[in-house]
Amino acid sequence: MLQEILRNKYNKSIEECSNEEIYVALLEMVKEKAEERSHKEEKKKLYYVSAEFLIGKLLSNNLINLGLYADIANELKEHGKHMSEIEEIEVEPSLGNGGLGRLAACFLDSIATLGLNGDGIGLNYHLGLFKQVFTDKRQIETPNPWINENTWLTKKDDSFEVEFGGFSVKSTLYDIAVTGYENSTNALHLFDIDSVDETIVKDGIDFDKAEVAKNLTLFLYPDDSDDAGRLLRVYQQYFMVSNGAQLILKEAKAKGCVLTDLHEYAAVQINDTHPTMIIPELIRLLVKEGVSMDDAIETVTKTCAYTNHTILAEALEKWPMEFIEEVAPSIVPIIKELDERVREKYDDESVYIIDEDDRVHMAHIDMHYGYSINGVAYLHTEILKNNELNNFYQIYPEKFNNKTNGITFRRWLLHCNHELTALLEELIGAGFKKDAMELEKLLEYKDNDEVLDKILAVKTAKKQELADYLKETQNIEIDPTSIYDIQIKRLHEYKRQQLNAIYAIHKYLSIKAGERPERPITMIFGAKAAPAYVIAKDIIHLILCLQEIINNDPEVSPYLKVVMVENYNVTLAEKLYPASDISEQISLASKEASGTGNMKFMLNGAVTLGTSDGANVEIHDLVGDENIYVFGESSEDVINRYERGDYCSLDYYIDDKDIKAALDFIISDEMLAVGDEVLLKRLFKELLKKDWFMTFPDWKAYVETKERAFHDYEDRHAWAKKMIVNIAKAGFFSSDRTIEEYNTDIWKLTK
Ligand code: 26V
Repeated sequence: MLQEILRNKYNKSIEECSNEEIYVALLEMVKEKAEERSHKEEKKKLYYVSAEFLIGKLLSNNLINLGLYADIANELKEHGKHMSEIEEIEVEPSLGNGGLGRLAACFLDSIATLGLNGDGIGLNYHLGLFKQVFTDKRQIETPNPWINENTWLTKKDDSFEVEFGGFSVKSTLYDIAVTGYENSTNALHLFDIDSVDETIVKDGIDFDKAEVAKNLTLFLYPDDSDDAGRLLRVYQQYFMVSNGAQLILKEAKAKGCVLTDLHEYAAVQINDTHPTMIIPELIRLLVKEGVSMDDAIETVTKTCAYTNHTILAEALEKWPMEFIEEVAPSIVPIIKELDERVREKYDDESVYIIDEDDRVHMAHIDMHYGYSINGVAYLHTEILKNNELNNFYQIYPEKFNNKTNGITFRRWLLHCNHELTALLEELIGAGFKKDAMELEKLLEYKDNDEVLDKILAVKTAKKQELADYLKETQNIEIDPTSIYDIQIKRLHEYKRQQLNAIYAIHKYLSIKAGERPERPITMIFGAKAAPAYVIAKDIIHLILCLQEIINNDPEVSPYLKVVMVENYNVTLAEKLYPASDISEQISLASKEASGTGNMKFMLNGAVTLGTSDGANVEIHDLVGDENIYVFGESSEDVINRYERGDYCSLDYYIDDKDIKAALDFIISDEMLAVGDEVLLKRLFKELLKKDWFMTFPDWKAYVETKERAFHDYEDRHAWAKKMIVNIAKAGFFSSDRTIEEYNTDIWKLTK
């Protein structure tokens, strides 16, 4: 089939074509095939509105979903080419930051796979989130351009006028096709403006923040450390939701919607608070069309639903009213009206929309004027109900519900781990590809030595692949027979990369003192830090210093290696999960809403080493004590500690000689010889004097549990059994299950 396409397009054979030519031909073919499968419009449609869609490269995934992958890959192989070389040509779209954005991408895949009528709405950031480069063992941010002439974007005719204070812009819409697995095609709508000018970006990711018409869709999460940056975020948010609202109304009207019945035509899922202004914007547009304020509020409240993804205060957005007055003056009276109605009903100031400092609490708009509020894992939703959002839970108990996150198995198994997929198919048939719960059939083989050996062989092959890749790209040598212990996620103190890094120091010191581990250990990190998050960047510096010291120490490096991969993204994640032995999920209990990396590790046969936090709790319930390593204080312990306010990290430093030795090492001569004194001393001081995310109460339990896991790894068959149980029980975490639940409980779309 490919041969014929290339003949028609270039008049060349497969052998004669460059990888780029093949990529372009496949891209065009996939776009056409995806278009052919667009499904008929049902009456009601879901709009998933999100500032991020971390979609990853699309070629292979689309080929899998269209049922073409095997044929194309085989044809390439027969002609001396390999699919992975063609994949290399594609540039990963840089439209997301972390879990929230990747979740949105998995959800779009599942919505299309289940044949549901639902599209994504977001922005077309030209330079994406920054690209991470390591220079002098520090993170440097550079632009991450991803749009070139061979793009998945298709320009559409829709265009809307968005009125800001004092000026207006006209939008351009680009669509990316979302192919469902052996099902229909939906769309990801990305709005943009033509006047964006990439040349205004000067040094790194700096640019003139004042010129909105030129910078509006340049970057995802532009630096918000000054007012101009914060204002720009509000401009982006309003631009996104105004376009979204106009598109929603246009589509509903085209289907004959009477505007007071909008909720029968549209469900709007608000992904965290970034799209919150869609509520007042929809109300504004309905009122403009003659709907009464009461009716507009009522139907919009029945249309919008809110997902909360974090309990961290810093992420719960509160915009100064003056920002909204400047950016979107026409929704200010609506927001004031919404606030007035709350004040009339409730005395409790903590549920008001506008606070005494004239700041607008975005989540409060969502909760009063949406019909559903959901957390993203069982524990997280319980904490929302009982602690963080308890005041709202008291008012609206019926709105609260849990939707434990999930991941798409098309990308995180079928695409990224062909070897494991093939083995599973050989053992339990292909049914798991459509119904992830069928993975449970694997349990039947957990005592079968031959199968255990096969599972281990797949893991070894993927570990070798990663070793080859790291050698080629970062010139780092790692040993595939060592234990790959991996922590990959955004850098944040609550995720406690620092705890893992301090363990690396501890291990280094003990190897120096003559205590060798039973088997070499490779500690792998991948993380981007927000550009203005100083401590997070100091932690990256610490890890990169350790990488240099440890890997170059001939006494230690045969037993311990530390690797920090550069510019961790979806493409790298696809290489790391299949190669992992141990999945580090060590957040401070109560702080990680769910985690989704934990699910990807599990599905690829890694065993979790984690705290009782987020979805780790549900993983634990599913696999049982034998097949997970859980340690540390409970979320209740941690919440109580915060309430008491009596945590003192210095006490741990004084009382525990291992903590003292490891922390002192951060500012030792050896470290200062390779690292920056200012950064290392600042981090040392932070850990000793503040340590807001409590690194040390779990230290002892962490070390003991990790050592136990390393020891257990030596019984290879016992370990392989744990791998099998993890894979077999991963079915629950398919995003198909999550989306079924969203649909049954919240969206109620017909199939
Ligand atoms: C926060 C910030 C703070 C600084 C810079 C930019 C920025 C952008 C977004 C956010 C909100 C982050 C919310 C988030 O990603 N939450 C994650 O959502 C995942 C999917 O539900 C969940 O698995 C993770 O536990 C949660 O941290």
